[in-house]
Amino acid sequence: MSKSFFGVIGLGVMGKSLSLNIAEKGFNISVFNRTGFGEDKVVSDFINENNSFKNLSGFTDLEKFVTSLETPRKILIMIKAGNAIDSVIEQLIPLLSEGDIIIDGGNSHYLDTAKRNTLLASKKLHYVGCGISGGEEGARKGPSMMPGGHFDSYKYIAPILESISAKDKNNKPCCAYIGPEGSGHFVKMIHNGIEYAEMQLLAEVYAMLKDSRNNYEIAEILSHWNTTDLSSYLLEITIDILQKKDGEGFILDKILDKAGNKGTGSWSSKTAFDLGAVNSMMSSSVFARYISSFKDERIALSRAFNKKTISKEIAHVMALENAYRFARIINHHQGFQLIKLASIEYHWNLNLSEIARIWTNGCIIRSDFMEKSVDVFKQHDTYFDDKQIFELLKLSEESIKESIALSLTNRVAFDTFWSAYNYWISMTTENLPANLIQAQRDYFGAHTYQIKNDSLSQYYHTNWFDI
Ligand code: NBP
Repeated sequence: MSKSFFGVIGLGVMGKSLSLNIAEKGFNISVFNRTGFGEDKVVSDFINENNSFKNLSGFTDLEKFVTSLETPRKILIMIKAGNAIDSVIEQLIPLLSEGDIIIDGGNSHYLDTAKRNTLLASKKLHYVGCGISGGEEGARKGPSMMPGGHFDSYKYIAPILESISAKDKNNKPCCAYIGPEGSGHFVKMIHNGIEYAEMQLLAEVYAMLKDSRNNYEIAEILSHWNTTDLSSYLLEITIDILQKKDGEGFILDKILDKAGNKGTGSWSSKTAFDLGAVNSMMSSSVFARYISSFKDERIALSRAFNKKTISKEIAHVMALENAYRFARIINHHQGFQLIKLASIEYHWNLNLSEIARIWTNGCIIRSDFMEKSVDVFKQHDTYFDDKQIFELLKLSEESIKESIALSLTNRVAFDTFWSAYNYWISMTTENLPANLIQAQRDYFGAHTYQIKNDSLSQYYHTNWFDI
């Protein structure tokens, strides 16, 4: 058989789906999975189950896998992020030749990707850190892809990545060169951070509605929202989830309320701290998952608290809809601001409009608002500079206040909405109480402070102990 154009290492959920997607597009492809971990038949089973693809070859010997590839070799690693990636790279290096390209398609941390980039460049090998979103179905039918690294490296793999990716409304690939170093994985990490907050907002909407409505009624409300500018993939799947029955009951009602996570949300939050950016909504949604995981403590404390809930007020749906619209804009704003700050800090020169465009299809946060964002970022580098969006936020104030007030009355945790509103209040307030913080810092630590309207922007210190 002729040599393969492309290789995939790791036949987990994503590796299998991407390999089939690649094979379907007509590329000759070799796949490899490790053996000896109770997974010895992964490769043979995969090849047998997909024997209709004659352009698919399976390997359990890494050297034979590498030899099966035409040069320059293009190898996608699709395995668990972390040390496993370093270990696979170490095994690959002696088998590769100058100019070969390794692509890490997993959710690696962008700083790890930057280090691997430098290491492989020193060995004259290309390295591309490529964020991939869309889950199993996206990988199979067309994901959104965020490749970062040297542009020269991207050129070799652009035809295949752009062919297997989702397509936007103009039939352009939802795959574009993001920027150097770990920028592709950075952008994917922030995608996931936005996703965390989008999911939590929907969970909080559900919490607000579920005391007074059944799942079908909530699905009906959300279905209406989905016919408006609020339409999104996550809203769509939430409507499906709400209505899914298992025998007599709803599956949703049987699911234990402990949310898991794989770390990209907390990485986004930590990164915001490191860059001096604000991502209070992503952080709130990460904390909401953590709080949910303390189920035993929550059971014990709710019993100790034992406060019979006062009669609940019915949520005003229109206000909640406007509040949800408001909070989603702030969430996207915080996410894109984080990308913008990283771009400045690392000199990545990222294109926000292009990032929004490759998120309009194939990925989990695709939505009508993402479509709108493509145009917003062609003209501005923040949503707040878009007059129409700014007016909409202003007009939504009463609704978000009403929804927050109701969350207090009904004792519903509504933290992500609160974070959105608090951010908005602070950002639209000329004088914050940070003057007191500065005075306190100067009092105990002589950290100095600046004076209002001082054209020289000098720093002053007061001897606070002088009476
Ligand atoms: P899975 O858990 O389904 O598969 C993991 C793969 O990694 C398996 O092939 C496994 O081999 C292999 N592997 C492991 Br674990 N440790 C290894 C090691 N030390 N050396 C070699 N291979 C090793 O993961 P997945 O859901 O396919 O995700 C793969 C990557 O894609 C992850 O970084 C994930 O975060 C990312 N991602 C996942 C999704 C999603 O929706 N699932 C979406 C976007 C990105 P084995 O078969 O022998 O255990």
